[in-house]
Amino acid sequence: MPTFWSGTVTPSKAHYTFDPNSEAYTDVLDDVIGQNYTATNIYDLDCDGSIGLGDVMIISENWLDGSDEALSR
Ligand SMILES: [Ca+2]
Repeated sequence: MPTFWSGTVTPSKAHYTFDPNSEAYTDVLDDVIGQNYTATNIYDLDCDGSIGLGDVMIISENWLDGSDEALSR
């Protein structure tokens, strides 16, 4: 990143949603990317901050229909 940098950051990571979806920066002096974003794993279904057995159980109970599509993505 150049010392002075302006632009719009749109974070993305598979299976995560971000709040905000993007944010504009002007004359960025330091590496601030990421500090203002809240990343939420869309598979953290019981919202305990991690992917664990509870989430897998919810997936298996609600979305698995005989294929493994829900878990393979
Ligand atoms: Ca969880």
